[in-house]
Amino acid sequence: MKLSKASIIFISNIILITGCSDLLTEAPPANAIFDAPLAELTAAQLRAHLAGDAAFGELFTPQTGLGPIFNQTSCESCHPAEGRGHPSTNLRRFGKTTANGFDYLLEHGGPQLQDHSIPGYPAEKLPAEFTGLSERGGPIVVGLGFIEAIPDQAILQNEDPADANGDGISGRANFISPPDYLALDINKINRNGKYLGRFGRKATAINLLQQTASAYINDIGITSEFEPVELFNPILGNRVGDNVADPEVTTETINNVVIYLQTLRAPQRRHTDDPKVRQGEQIFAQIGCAGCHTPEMQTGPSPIAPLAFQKVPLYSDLLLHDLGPELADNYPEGEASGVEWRTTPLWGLGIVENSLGGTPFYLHDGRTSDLGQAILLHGGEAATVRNRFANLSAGEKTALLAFLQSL
Ligand code: HEC
Ligand code: HEC
Ligand SMILES: [Ca+2]
Ligand SMILES: [Ca+2]
Ligand SMILES: [Ca+2]
Repeated sequence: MKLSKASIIFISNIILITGCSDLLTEAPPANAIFDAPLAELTAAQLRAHLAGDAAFGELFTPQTGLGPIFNQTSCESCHPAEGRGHPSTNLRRFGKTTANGFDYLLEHGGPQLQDHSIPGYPAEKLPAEFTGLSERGGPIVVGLGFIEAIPDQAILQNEDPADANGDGISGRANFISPPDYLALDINKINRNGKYLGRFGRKATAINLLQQTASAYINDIGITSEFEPVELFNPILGNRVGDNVADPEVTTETINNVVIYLQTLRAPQRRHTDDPKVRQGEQIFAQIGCAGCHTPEMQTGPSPIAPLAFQKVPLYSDLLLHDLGPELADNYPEGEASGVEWRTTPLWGLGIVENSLGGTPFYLHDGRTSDLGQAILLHGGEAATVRNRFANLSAGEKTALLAFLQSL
């Protein structure tokens, strides 16, 4: 068919219009977002995932049990789009070094400062006594089902507390006394009644149930079957709660949130064919970043089929390292000292800004938006490796950063 000039213009306008609306409504590419379920979930798992997704976004109010003292009103406030939290939502924990060990200043509302409150109720204030203050932003919360399914032994085999291999790097595990409600698998390694911690910035949560129940009470003031008692308010000197009967969140909801976290897909690699990215990957290994940021681990068995016996490209050993005075919070937690942090998994690093209005924030408190600076702030066990990074040529640095952005 021969088209008239007018109809060609007409057709191209339609293409333009639909092309444009496509742009407006099209979902971002799958590798640019965090929030997506694993493929191959059962119908029941997918239902729990979707219910958990809704619960993760629920904004609590005084009518639904918020507070009376709290940090933020939803999980998502600190983990926007399942990604990293903005520094304005950082939480703070505090305590004091004494001759008899570290004092979490419980009578002053320690260890966590809930600096918001519902109307008619005083918020907490930071007591003058503190010597250690740990300010922390929410990490990304995807791929955690894989991290949870890595066998204890696979993490512990990388421990080197006395630096026996002499590379200056001495990863240690954090071992945690489990709360009563945790029914731990028989295969879990037990050291004097304590179990391997792997979640949180100092690896203090043994599994995702502990992390979730603890977040509800400590971050939002929401009681559950697991954490049934409201927080202590040091200004009132009591635990007088809101007017909402406890527990404020059902066990079913907690379980759904746990399944949600377990079944969020891991971050997807990008730009893997870019020669700069490949060069950066080699430099990452050569200069020793991989000494802590272990490129890959493996899961063991899992009741969730797609999590079982999988490669986990997390870029972390999940162990604690002394990163020097610059990053120290002087706030010990479990067996982690006031200079130690769990190696942050680097997967997802290239898209953290997507859920933060375009600006990324790095390190435990989000203190820098400059990826190179985040590396230069590494000290302690990482000092030698950091110096090697600092001595790279401009081109090599660009390649390393391009690699990190591809994760
Ligand atoms: C006030 C901000 C805030 C709120 C609200 C919050 N979180 Fe977090 N989240 C954090 C911080 C900070 C950490 C690191 C905690 C630590 O170091 O102990 C964290 C850690 C986590 C982790 C561990 C991630 C990892 O890589 O180890 C999970 C899972 C998590 N949060 C889930 C939740 C859930 C579920 C909720 C809602 C019930 C929630 N969070 C509410 C700030 C928050
Ligand atoms: C001795 C262990 C160790 C070595 C070596 C090491 N890191 Fe880290 N890295 C850590 C720890 C622990 C953190 C968490 C520090 C914090 O948040 O204060 C971290 C955090 C980071 C972060 C910030 C991640 C985020 O999401 O906030 C980046 C980026 C990073 N490392 C990259 C590198 C690179 C690149 C190298 C090599 C030049 C390297 N690291 C070497 C242990 C190490
Ligand atoms: Ca409450
Ligand atoms: Ca408190
Ligand atoms: Ca209540």
